[in-house]
Amino acid sequence: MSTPEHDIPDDTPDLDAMLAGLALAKTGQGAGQVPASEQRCGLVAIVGRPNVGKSTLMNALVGQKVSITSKKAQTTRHRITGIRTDGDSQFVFIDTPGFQTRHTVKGTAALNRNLNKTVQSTLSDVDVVLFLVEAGRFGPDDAKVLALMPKDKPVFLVANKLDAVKQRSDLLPWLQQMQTHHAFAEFVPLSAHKLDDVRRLAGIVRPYLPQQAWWYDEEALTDRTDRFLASEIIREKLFRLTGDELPYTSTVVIDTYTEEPSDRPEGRALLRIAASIVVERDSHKGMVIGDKGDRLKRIGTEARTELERLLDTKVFLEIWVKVRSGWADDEARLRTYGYE
Ligand SMILES: Nc1nc2c(ncn2[C@@H]2O[C@H](COP(=O)(O)OP(=O)(O)OP(=O)(O)O)[C@@H](O)[C@H]2O)c(=O)[nH]1
Ligand SMILES: [Mg+2]
Repeated sequence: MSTPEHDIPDDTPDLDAMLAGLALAKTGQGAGQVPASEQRCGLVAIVGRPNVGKSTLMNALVGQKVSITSKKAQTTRHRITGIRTDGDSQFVFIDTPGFQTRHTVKGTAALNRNLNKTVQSTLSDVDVVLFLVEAGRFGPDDAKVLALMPKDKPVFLVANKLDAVKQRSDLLPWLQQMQTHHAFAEFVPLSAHKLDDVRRLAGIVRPYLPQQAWWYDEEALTDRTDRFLASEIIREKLFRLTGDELPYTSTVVIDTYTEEPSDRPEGRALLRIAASIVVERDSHKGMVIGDKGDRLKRIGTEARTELERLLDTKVFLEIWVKVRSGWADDEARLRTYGYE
């Protein structure tokens, strides 16, 4: 069942060390130390074509993984909020699905429409937009996303993956060229993998946040539930461990989710999760399960290990694979699978 494509490792890093460092790097004023009258708070949308690093950047800004990432396009399928509270400011970032301009895989038209609607509705009520591109590149896919930008809101050009640019000197003419495409409020070339760059970006966004009381607790990191995170982490492992076409036509549904308190005072709670990976065809089911069940086992082990770390609890995870033809082109089915 294994093809060479399946054996190419997805080297997308989880940035654990960097994120831990970032959390420490915040100025760390304690709760209640900033009077509500001096607080800043605002919505910051992160948009761009698929795979430019939107979710990687949001996780780095938040200081913890709240949105999944992979080398494959269309990893993010939901509007996901990530919160950074630093000094007097609360940044409420919204990670969005990469805007789809091509009809990629047959039978996913409804899913693609749903992803694009999510991006468009997000733009209507934010304070700042971070428009992400890959540094030095601006193609037709980027231009189509740029055309959606609101005219009355500050839009930053964030040129990500700066570490991958060989000739930095080529970047200046490119940036000048970019000025002709939109009246950007700021230009920020950076690498989402670099702690200092991410901190600098937060500093540039800060004055654009309106002065108003924070909406979330100082400790809050996302508006999503642990149950949602569990389904997303399983989907991430599916994306990272299977071949090219499969992820686009598959999804993950949590069937049962129960928390059992520990009977020992110092012991950790136990989380029991039963989940289904939903695929289009019988042949896809075989690809997920893999030779002698190897691939499914690895998806399960990697998801469980990461959830135990993120939720600081013991996890018992059971995953089934189900075939449901046509789910990605069926609006009603999409809703029952959690695509809002
Ligand atoms: N070299 C380099 N790679 C990066 C950087 N930021 C993100 N990446 C990689 O780019 C790939 C895509 O990252 P994601 O964060 O999943 O991209 P996305 O824009 O959220 O993608 P979609 O959700 O599919 O639209 C991953 O393999 C990341 O590790 C960066 O600054 N430098
Ligand atoms: Mg993403």
